[in-house]
Amino acid sequence: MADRQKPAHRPHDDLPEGLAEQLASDRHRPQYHFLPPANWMNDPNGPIYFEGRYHLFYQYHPDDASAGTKHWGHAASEDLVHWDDLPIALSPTPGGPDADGCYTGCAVVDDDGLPTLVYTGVRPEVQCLAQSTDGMVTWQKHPGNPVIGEPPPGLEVVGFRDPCVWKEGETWFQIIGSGIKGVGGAALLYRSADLLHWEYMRPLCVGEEQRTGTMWECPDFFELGDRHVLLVSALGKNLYFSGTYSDHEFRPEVEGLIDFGSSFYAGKTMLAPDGRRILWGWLREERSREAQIEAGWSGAMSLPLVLSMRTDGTLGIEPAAELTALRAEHAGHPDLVVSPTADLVLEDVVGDCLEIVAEVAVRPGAEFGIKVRRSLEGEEETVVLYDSRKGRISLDTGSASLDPDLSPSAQGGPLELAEGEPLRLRIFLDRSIVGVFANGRACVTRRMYPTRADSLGIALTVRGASATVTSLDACRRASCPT
Ligand code: DQQ
Repeated sequence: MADRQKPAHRPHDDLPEGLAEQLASDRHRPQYHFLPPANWMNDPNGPIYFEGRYHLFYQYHPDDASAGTKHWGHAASEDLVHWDDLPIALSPTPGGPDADGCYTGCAVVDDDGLPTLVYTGVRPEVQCLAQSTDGMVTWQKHPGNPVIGEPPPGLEVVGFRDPCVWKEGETWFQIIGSGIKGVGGAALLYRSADLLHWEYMRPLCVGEEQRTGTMWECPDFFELGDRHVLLVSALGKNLYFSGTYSDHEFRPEVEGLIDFGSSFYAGKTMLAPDGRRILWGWLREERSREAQIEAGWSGAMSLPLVLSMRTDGTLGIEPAAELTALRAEHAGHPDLVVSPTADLVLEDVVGDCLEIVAEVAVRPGAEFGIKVRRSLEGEEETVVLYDSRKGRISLDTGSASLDPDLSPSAQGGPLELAEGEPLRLRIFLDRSIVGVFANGRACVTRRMYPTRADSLGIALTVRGASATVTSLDACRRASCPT
């Protein structure tokens, strides 16, 4: 391997003058979701567990908070909660196949035990390799890059990027995110004996343009329970397909959305040492480009989420158990009855970095909601709503902020509760992030930017019939700055 990468480390104490103070006093900057020290971040890249640590890479623009030329930022953690910022792993090489950006990809450990990054260089979109011989501190790009220099001949493609690599027996496989013109998004399957020489096989899966988009970004493919799962990012959402995989053919049977909100994108998974399949996603901003640049940072990483396969082929999704480490003081409320006549304000639960765990008996036909980041008179509030008639969980940012430049909306998706099954909510507030996890099988994540200093309250609300909150526990979450 040649072309040793110069570590371009930009820790907090190396930020432009005044930026560290500006970020520290920013009311919207998340405190316990993973973030780079400053500037622009988008997709998670190559998450991997290696020699006792979880490594997380991410699309990074080190100069400012605009979506400029992409590098790979890098951080590592022993517990998925506390992260060490590491030197930038990949920077574009002038004159090289990644001169215009090191785009999304994955990490594997090669046959000699060396950590290996497989990523897309642009423009044109080609696939490249880099390895580390010093335990993932510095990375050397392969002198033969690109290892895949063009899309398969004879295929008219829309995009050719974001490789996902895995091994079966002695053979390496790779899918590349693409689309077949006039047909739809596609994951193109390759095989190799050495990670360097790749032979195109066939599309692993092809979608339908109208329904699942023209181009599939960031494909991720893995075994989960008794099925296989293909994640793709398209139409602004993170879609999944679950189905059977045999003879190198994937037959999708069930499809769904990872997260019902439009902030979560470009999901990528890794295997934890205990076998859990952990998902990361980019939480996009929902405010203007100008506001992001002025803030000096943009984008946050989702919490680490554990995926599971349910018997019907849909995915289960829950925040990783490790996250309880940041729970601080808490207030408990057993047996609250909420009536349609007035919202119930929880006077002792106040804050913008909270975790709320609630179990609620919602009567058939009724709606139950938790208002978060609510100002004293309700001028600003974001509403987590379960509608039992529609069997739907949603997050409404319609009144989240008095800032006229924002475009608020309600976003949600299906959550059918079985007869007698309580609504089980876990809500994470982290400044401008609100993440709702319901009954282990639905999630909605949004960004919100309240303007008022008093938008810190919580209230319970119902429509149609009263509801009993059999338990509600809210705790402050300690900050965990990176
Ligand atoms: N972002 C990357 C691409 C990918 C897109 C570039 C998805 O590789 O397709 O930053 O957000």
